[in-house]
Amino acid sequence: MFQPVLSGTGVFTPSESVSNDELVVAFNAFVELFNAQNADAIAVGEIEAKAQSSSEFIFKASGIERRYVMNKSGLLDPEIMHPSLRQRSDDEPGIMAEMAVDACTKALAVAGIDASEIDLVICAASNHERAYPAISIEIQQLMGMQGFGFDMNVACSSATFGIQTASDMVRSGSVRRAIVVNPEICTGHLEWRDRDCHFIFGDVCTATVIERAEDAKGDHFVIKSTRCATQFSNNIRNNNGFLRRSRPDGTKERRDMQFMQNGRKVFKEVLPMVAGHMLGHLADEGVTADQLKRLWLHQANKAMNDFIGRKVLGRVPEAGEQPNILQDYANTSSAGSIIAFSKFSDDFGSGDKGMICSFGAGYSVGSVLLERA
Ligand code: CO8
Repeated sequence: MFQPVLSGTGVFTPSESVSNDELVVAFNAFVELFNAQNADAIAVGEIEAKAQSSSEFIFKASGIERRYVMNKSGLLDPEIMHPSLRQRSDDEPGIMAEMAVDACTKALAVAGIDASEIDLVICAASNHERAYPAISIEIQQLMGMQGFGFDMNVACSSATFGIQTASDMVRSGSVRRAIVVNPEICTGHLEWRDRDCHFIFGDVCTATVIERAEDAKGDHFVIKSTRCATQFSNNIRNNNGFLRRSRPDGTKERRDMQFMQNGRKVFKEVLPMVAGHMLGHLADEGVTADQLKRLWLHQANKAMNDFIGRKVLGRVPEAGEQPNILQDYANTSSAGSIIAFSKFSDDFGSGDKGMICSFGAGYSVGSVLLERA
């Protein structure tokens, strides 16, 4: 058996970002257009008039101030309201692979290793731009990595579930060096015409290098243990899929072909599940909360993270103990906790411990207990 360590992370951040104010101006223009175009049906009660959004609500309900996106013009155009991405030929890199190359290059530089030393690529994300060939294999080829790759999807917990998978394979010796990549184009499956959720997501890609302790060339974190749990729920759901055209109403525009959630229920049900999961993981490892220097939590909602921080630490977290990045990135699904780790882990000294924790659709929750070597 080999001791797996986390030796590098990298973050690809898109060049365009959208503030709450810009988003709300576009959304409200869409609402005015929609209500004018459907004035007669609204007047006779056949269609419900759409209500306007507000920046104040978005910040108060979520803590989000802006989000990075792969395309801004499409989702801010009231006549389009989704990202407009360039058509690529099959002979050029796909957009997820392109994002992944940037994040992987940064993560490998931090770990101080060459792409050719990687022998496992896991592309773990909430959605994949095509069914096959696997995105991970395209990343492997573009980067010049060895071994094999496969894709996996556990929604917001994809990164931590991917880290557990890679760590276990490194531990057993079936691979030597792995990279877990999370290209999240959440703007592609968000419904930008729904005011309940139009502000929630952004785009990003993260990458994490996992290797044997004996191979690590620079500063690294020992992966003490990982824990994953799932519990089925329909409260976060997207019904789009490969059987769509085979269904009687498959070609119709349907709301459930994009991200849907019952946000209040998610809040109520996921919070106790996450706090219990983290506390159980720590207890089994004989680690007390006051031995943790930091929590790197999934980045969905500030109030949610405040609650989890309080529950796990048993007190209000001090500044820096539970850093948020969601104010700048919004919810980036599985990448959120890895962005937080990547930006807020350089100050760790030997023996300092921290926990990464993701949670979301499924429901799913994944935690990774780390100790700086
Ligand atoms: N502007 C103004 N008012 C609004 C708006 C708006 N944009 N939206 C809603 N309101 C109104 C509502 O109509 C409601 O009015 P009323 O009280 O009169 O009925 C009032 O404001 C309150 O609405 P909510 O109850 O919906 O508001 P909340 O306080 O619950 O906040 C949140 C909404 C922010 C969505 C919150 O519920 C939340 O964050 N919940 C947890 C969500 C979460 O963590 N989800 C995880 C999902 S992510 C995941 O697992 C990955 C999925 C795969 C990725 C998908 C990529 C797209």
